[in-house]
Amino acid sequence: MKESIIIIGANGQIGTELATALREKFGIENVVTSDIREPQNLKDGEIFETLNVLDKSAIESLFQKYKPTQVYLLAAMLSATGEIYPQKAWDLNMNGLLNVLDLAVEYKISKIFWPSSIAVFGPHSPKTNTDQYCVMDPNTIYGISKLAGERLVEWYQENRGLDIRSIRYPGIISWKAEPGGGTTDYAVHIFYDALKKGTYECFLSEDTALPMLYMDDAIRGTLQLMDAPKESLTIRSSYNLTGVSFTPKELAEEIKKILPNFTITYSENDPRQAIADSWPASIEDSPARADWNWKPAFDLAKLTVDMIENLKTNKI
Ligand code: AKB
Repeated sequence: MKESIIIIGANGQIGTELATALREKFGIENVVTSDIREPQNLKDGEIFETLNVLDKSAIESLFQKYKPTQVYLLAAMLSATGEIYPQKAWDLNMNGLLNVLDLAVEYKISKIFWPSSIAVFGPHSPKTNTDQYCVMDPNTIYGISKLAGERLVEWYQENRGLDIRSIRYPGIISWKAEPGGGTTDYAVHIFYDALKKGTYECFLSEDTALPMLYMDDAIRGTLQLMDAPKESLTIRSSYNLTGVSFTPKELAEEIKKILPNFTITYSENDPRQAIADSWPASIEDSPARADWNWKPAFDLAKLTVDMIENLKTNKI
């Protein structure tokens, strides 16, 4: 069957690269990107529509126009910004999701992708090798909205017949588009500052370990999950997924192997520290490995080399 794909919130860190991958896979004419912000550069043949995910009738018009078979809903407010604008974060993250799910039922969309996050875990979740199923008491608006979203996603599958696929993304490290408003963003900013200034002031303490994933792995994993036969999926809320866990200090040491003069300092009293402290240091992702053969390809050393090479040649 010919696929027709709409990505909502396509101009962010993940959407930018997912759009490229989906265009390569399904053809440029079969992928529509949409976002509330205009894209920086649109290549020949790429289709873009301005869209506010809170405007349900605008989403409906897009569904009528393009008759999508797959929808990727990436529009969301992340953890750090969500604590500054809790009402807006809740509204965007929950009502954006509900709008898409309701219309997906009405327009019989075959498959939906919606990302959850490690933010669904909280201070009473196990800190290391955090299991798919465990105590979950998120204490950020973002995390609460993602956990509520997971419950909704499962409900819509059981009660409305949708096929929704989801991953609990850890921090995503990439060089093409910068992240914004997250707690894991330091792990991208550090590379920019290492190359531009030779030094970085980290907003998390040196020993704050967090689960991370390189973008190449994130995209590959997402496409793999979307391709997996429905019968093989044992988790219909959202899959734990991880690549590698490290602290700012460990990342800085790895960067120093390539840029020996790089230095790092640590700021104190940043509100993002409390968010990071409430999240797992590492994640257990065996259901993803068993159900759809998930296996990350990038460890800390490999992603550090790749980030520096690509930022040097393509960006900075
Ligand atoms: C954030 O830091 O808010 C995100 C996430 C882990 O979902 N990168």
